Amino acid sequence: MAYHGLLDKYGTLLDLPAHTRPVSLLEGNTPLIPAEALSRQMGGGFELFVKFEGLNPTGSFKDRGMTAAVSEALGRGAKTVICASTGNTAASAAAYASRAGLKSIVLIPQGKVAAGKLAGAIAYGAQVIQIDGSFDDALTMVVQISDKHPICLVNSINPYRIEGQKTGAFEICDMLGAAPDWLCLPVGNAGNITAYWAGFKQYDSLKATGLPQVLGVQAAGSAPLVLGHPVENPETVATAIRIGKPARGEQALEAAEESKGRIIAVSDDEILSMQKMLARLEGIWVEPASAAGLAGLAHEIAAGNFSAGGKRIVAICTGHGLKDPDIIIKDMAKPQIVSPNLAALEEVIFG
Ligand code: AN7
Repeated sequence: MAYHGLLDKYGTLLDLPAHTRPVSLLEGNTPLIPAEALSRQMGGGFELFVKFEGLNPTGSFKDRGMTAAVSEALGRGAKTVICASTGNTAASAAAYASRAGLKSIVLIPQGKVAAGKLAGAIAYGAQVIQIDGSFDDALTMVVQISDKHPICLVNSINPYRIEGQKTGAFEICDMLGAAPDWLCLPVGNAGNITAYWAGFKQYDSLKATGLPQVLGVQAAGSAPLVLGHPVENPETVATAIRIGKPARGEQALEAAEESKGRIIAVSDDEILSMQKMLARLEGIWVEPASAAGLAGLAHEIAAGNFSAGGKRIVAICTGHGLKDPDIIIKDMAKPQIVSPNLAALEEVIFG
C-alpha cells in the first residue's frame, strides 16, 4: 500500500479534533539504521540504532508535529501560523503552511540560526523576523501575539505538535517489535522527549510493547534541566538547542524520572566529536544538536555510569547535517587544487 503520511498511518492513535484536515508531505517512516561501528567504538556489547529524523521532508523531526498542528489549524479555519524557532521549527512550519495555503510568520534569534534552516524558511515563503534576543524571548513574544490576535501558534506548546511527534515512538516499536531498552535524544524546548514518552506509554498500554529508559541530553551551556533553573544567556555550538527556558521542562523531567532514565549535559566538544564520528564511522551526517543524544550515551558509558551490555539502544538523530554546513566548513582545510591532468592527480593521491 502506498504511504500517505503520518495522519493516515497513525491518525486514529492521535488526539486530534474532528475538524482536522490532513496536510502532509509524507513525513515520518524514517529509517532505524544499525550503527555497529559506532557501538564498537563506544566499547561494544550492545545493539545501537540511529533513527535518522533528518530524512523527513524539511530535514528534521519537526515535520511529525507540524503535519498535526497545521492540519488542525487549517481545519479550524486559521489563516496564519506563527512560531518562535531556533530554525528547524521555522522551516517546517513554513513548508506545511505553504502546502495548506496558509501564511507563516517565524521569529528567530538574530544571528543564531544555521544557514540551511533560515534558507528553508525563506524558500518556503515564511515572513522571517529576527529578534534581537534569544529563542526564549521570541517564544514569549509569539505566545503574547497569538493570545491577542487570530494567529495559530505552532510551537510545541500546541498540544497537536506533541500528538504528531508521538509517531516517532510508534514507528520504533513497529520496526523493532518492542520498545528499546534505552532511548537517547537531545533536549531543547523539551517537546520531543515529552512526545516520545507519551507515545511509548500509549503503545505499551495498547500493545504491551514495554517502555524504554530515557536519556535526555542538553548542551552544557544551555542546560536548565540539569542545573535546575532557567539559563538567561544560553550558549552552545548546537544552536538548535540553545534554549534556556524549555516550555515543556517539567514534562521532560517527569519522562526521565518515570522511565528511570535521566537528563544530562555534554560539552560542545563532545557534541562536535560525536557529529564527526557518526559521519565517519557510519556515513550519517547530522547537525550538531542531533549528535547530542549519542554524545550523552558515549559520555555515560565512558564515565562508567551506564551498563550498556546486552542492551538495545535507539538514538534519535533529529536533524540533517546539511542544515548547518558552516560548522563543518569553518574548520575545514580548503580542498587541494590540482592541474587538470593525470600526472598531477597521481601526484596528490599516491605522492
Ligand atoms: C535538530 O526549531 O526548538 O526538545 O525552534 O532542531 O523538542 O525542542 C528545535 C529543537 C533537537 C530539541 N534537535 O527538540 C526549533 C527548536 C534539533 C532541533 C531539538 C531541536 P525539543
